This record gives sequence, C-alpha cells and structure tokens, in this order.
Amino acid sequence: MESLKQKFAEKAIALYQELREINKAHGDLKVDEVTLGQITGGARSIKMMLWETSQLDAIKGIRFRGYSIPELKELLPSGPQGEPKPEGLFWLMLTGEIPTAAEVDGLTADWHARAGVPDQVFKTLDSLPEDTHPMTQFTIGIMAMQPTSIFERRYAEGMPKSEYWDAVYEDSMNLIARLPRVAAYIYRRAFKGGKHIAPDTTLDYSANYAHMLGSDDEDFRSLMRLYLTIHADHEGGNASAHTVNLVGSTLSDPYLSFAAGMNALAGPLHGLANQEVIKWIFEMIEALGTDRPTKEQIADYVNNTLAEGKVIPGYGHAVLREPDPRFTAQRKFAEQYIKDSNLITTVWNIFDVVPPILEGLGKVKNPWPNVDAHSGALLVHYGFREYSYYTVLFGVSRALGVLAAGIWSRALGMPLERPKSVTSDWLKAQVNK
Ligand code: NMX
Ligand code: MLT
Repeated sequence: MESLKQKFAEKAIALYQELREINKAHGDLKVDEVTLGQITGGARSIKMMLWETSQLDAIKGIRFRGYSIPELKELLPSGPQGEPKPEGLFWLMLTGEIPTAAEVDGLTADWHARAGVPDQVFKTLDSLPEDTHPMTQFTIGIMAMQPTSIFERRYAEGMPKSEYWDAVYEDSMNLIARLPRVAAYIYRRAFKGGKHIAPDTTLDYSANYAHMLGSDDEDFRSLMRLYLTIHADHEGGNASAHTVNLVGSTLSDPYLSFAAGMNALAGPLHGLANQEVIKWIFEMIEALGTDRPTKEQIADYVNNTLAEGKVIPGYGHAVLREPDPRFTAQRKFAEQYIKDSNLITTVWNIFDVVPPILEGLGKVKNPWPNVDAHSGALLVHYGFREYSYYTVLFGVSRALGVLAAGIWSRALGMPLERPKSVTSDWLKAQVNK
C-alpha cells in the first residue's frame, strides 16, 4: 500500500510543475479587483492566497476538496455509529482522494506511533497557574514542543528548498499526533484536579482524545469524530488559517506557525465564540430564571444584548450568507442522538428568534448561525460544561486543515507572504484624483 507521504509527493510534484507553467504563461492575468471599501473593511473577499484543502462558498458553505459535509459523512471511513473519522479528512485534504478504511487505520496507527509528548511540555504546563485560560495553555504547550522541530533542525543543517515540504510533513504529523494528549492534559489539570488519563492506542484519534478527556461514551466518541471533522478547515482566509499561512511563509516551523494561528483562534470574533455562545446562554437562563425560555423571552434577551452594544455570539459570518452547514450537521447529530434536552431546544429556539432581529438592524450581512452556535450545547449534554475549554477542541481540529495546507504551501514553493498596505493619505489621494 502506498504511504500517505508517497501519495502526497506524487500529487504535489505534478501540481508544482503545472503551477509553474501556468504562472509563466498567465502570471499577468487579472483575476480580481480591490475596492477602497475592501481596504478599510477587513480585506473581505480579496483573492490573495492558494489553499488546496478546502474552499468556502457564501451560500453552500464549506467544501473539502469539493465534498460537502453530508457527502463526507457518506464517503469517509467512519466509526461504528457512522460519523466520519477526521483521519480520513486529513488524507483527503492532502491527496484529494477518499481513503480506504485500511488507509485510515494506517494513519491512526502512524499518529499513535508519533504521539509521545516530551516531559518538558507537561512540566511547562504544570508551571502555569491552573486558572490560566486553556487557550493560553494550549499555545504554550505547542510552543513547548517546538524544540523538537525537524524543520528547524534540518534548515540549520542546510536542507535544500526541495525538501522543505518533507520536513514540514514530519513536524505536522508529529504535532497532530501529540495534540490530543496535550489538549487533554490541559483539560484534566484545569478541571479534574490533575488526574490524568493515559492514552489508549486501540482507539481511533477522536475516541482516544475523548478517552483522555474522561469519556468512553460511544455517542460522545461519535460527536468527537464529527466535531473534529467539521471544524478542521474553512479555506485559507479565516483568521487562524491565514495566520498559520503567513507565519509559515517566513519558514517558521509548523510549531511556531500553528501556535500563532491558535492565538488568532482565541479571539471572541473567531474560535472563542464557541465559549461565548454557551456563556451567553447560561447567563440568559440565569437572568430569566428558567432553563427553557420561551421564544418571546429569548427575543427580549437578544434585544437587551444588542442594546448593550454587544454582538450575538454564534451568529453572523464574514463570508457565509446562509446557515452554516456545520451548524446543520450538529443539529442533525442532536436530532439523531439526543432526546429532549432543554439546552438544545433553547439553541434551536434561538435559531428561530435571532435571524429576523439581526436582519432588522439593517447592517448585519449574515443573520444566520455559524458553527459556534451549536457546538457548546452538545458538549454540555455529554458532561463537558467547562466552556473556557471549548476553543481548545476547535484548535485540535483546526490543526488538521491548517497543517495539511502548510505542507501543500511548502511543496508548491509558496514564497514569503507580503501584501501591500496604504496610508489614509494615499486613500484620500485616490478619491480626489
Ligand atoms: N450580532 C450583532 N451584530 C453583528 C453580528 C452579531 N452576531 N454580526 C455582525 N454584526 C454587526 C457587526 O458588528 C457590524 O457592526 P458595525 O457596523 O456597527 O461595526 C455589522 O453588523 C456588519 O458586520 P458584518 O459585515 O455583517 O460582519 P463581519 O464580516 O464584519 O463580522 C463576524 C463577522 C463573525 C465577526 C460577526 O458576524 C460577529 O461578530 N459575530 C459574532 C461572533 C461570532 O459568532 N464569531 C464566530 C465566527 C465563526 N468562527 O468560529 O470563527
Ligand atoms: C472558521 O471556521 O474559520 C470560521 O467560520 C471563520 C471564517 O471562516 O472566517
């Protein structure tokens, strides 16, 4: 059986040649225009990077190598209850091919073999105050693994450019393999009195992570498979992916670039929104004195939040203009696995209430829920109430997409990323031309 690395190399070498020729023949082809509003408006929609692993459509949502989430659920090798294994998605993102069950099992085994975490990482984490935010612990844990970077060592030894992708591949595989252990360690030290649980190498990537967090529930394992699959990638322009891409383009190794991306994910307008959603719902339940608020009560609470000048977490998106298919996938999961939960019913009632209110503001471009609107309620259902941890789960999943994309970037010889900035005087001069 051809290894993942061999398969990737074949595809990448062919695409590298093809892109060189396309660039030579058509490098001057105009593919986009930039408006003044895009410069002052967060660079929305400006096409400025290659990202092989997934592409986002404003209406249809995310496609991983052309496949929608329902298609991935159909096609990727899955766990016993039918939820796709993220190992399969990683394979797909690197090769463009749906792997066989044997290939996915091989990747699970490879990651188990690479999963040893240096003791120094645990010592570093143990030196932090226990109430350090889990995302801060996560980036520190990633940074504490950086001294093991193969890319850094080989670069210092004079590795030629043609080998960059190989070293990035090795670092990325090691990092992905180690992340669940580090992430579970953070959870157990922050919330379970430091009673750690050893990995179980008979389990797949998601079930083993669930196990180390403290759950061997079959439904929770299924949730983790789905969760780690759907959060993995959202094309290259989102803040965490773009950060990993930017930092990686300086030839910082995957530990450095992934840690940088996780610092972007830790912001409340990005990945931290999953913590903010459940915090906001818990506060609403507390304020209203009921754990099953009516739609009228929810509407009042939403209006109060907006009147206080805050955003409704879990709603809106910089690209999407329809409900996020990742929200829909989680809703379907809840419909299938969870019967009569007040919290999940509340999430669905919020879905009925919030969009018309946001639309009524007349400025929100997308009133629909994003991925973060649903994930917390599912985690609470399975006993994970410590919402400050939720973005770490997002981060473990995001590693799969951004690190796969990082391997592609080095294989395709992508240069240092360096877009142009302008001053307000320059902008004014354009207006007055
Ligand atoms: N609640 C209240 N106001 C909102 C919301 C919302 N959920 N979404 C957008 N707006 C406001 C936004 O603040 C802006 O107001 P102003 O002009 O006064 O500054 C206006 O609507 C226009 O913003 P948009 O162009 O619609 O949104 P933008 O692309 O700038 O931002 C988000 C996208 C996702 C940052 C924004 O929708 C938001 O803040 N949502 C809540 C936080 C959230 O759920 N983030 C998670 C995103 C997914 N992820 O995991 O990364
Ligand atoms: C993501 O998954 O990265 C978020 O939905 C944000 C984005 O795509 O901009």
